[in-house]
Amino acid sequence: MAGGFLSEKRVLIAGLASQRSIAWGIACAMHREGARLAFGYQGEKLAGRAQKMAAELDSDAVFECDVGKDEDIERLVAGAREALGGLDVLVHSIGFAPREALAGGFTEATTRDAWRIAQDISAYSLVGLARAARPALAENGGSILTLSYLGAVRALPHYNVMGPAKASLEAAVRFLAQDLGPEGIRVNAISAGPIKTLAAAGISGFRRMLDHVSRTAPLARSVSAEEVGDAAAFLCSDLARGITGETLYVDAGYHAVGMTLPDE
Ligand code: NAD
Ligand code: 0WE
Repeated sequence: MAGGFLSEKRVLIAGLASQRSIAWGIACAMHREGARLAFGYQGEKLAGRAQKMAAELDSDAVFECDVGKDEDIERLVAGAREALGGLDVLVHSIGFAPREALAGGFTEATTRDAWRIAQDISAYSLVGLARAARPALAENGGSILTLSYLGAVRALPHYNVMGPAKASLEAAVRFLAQDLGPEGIRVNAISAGPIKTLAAAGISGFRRMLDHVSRTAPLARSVSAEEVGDAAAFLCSDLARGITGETLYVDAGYHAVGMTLPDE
């Protein structure tokens, strides 16, 4: 859409796994607003599906990238930059901890190895991608967006080691915003409410968490990847040119509530 509020913006989205991915909701919204897209995905097996999804949004710029590897990060950013002829926006929609660490109580489940992996893949990877993309983003002023969750700032059942990893991610957003602001690069996070994606599949009690949110949140419902996508498109656009270092909640208001009473 030529007249969209992201018209001709060159966007790299890392973290596309399926049509349920928050990354896909963001890609659809940004495409609708006129952006040109490139994608990063993890694992050879996903290549075909990623190419097919990208093609639906008029993109053939699709690159394999395990953010646990420095050389993959470099290759992804270089590939996207070359395919798009520059880069204006970087979206980081990646999180991972070993599955065993996301069940049971925090104290017993949180091993040194789970901590290291969660911090590396979920938080450090934003800094690594930002460093690789910095020269391209600084050319015309750019923006970086990542995805967080309420576990960064509140204790929650089973989210466990991902809580400290998201706390670290949100702190990294503030430090990156300060460091890159003078180059005209903005850095923000969206803290999304629970959404049934692959990363939520098999999490015991996830259905009950969604039901709890629908009963408790001010909007009395959960949120969709499309709603996160619309907020993401705004935050990465010039409409949000005064916003950096921020974590924006897209959670139907759940984070704002301290107590609710069950219906009588
Ligand atoms: P998803 O499974 O669709 O996306 C997660 C992505 O992380 C996948 O594409 C996966 O390939 C990628 N990933 C994991 N390890 C990687 C690695 N080593 N290298 C490269 N990529 C890797 O699930 P999602 O829910 O769309 O998650 C996207 C982001 O949104 C994550 O940061 C997640 O923490 C966050 N988030 C999700 C929810 C939710 O309820 N679904 C809520 C708030 C925030
Ligand atoms: O950030 C997330 C997903 C985090 C996640 C999920 C998995 C499942 C598969 C990180 N690593 C893995 N590793 C796997 O092997 N969310 C916000 C979604 C989510 O995950 C939860 C939640 C919610 C909400 C885990 C426990 C409790 C709640």
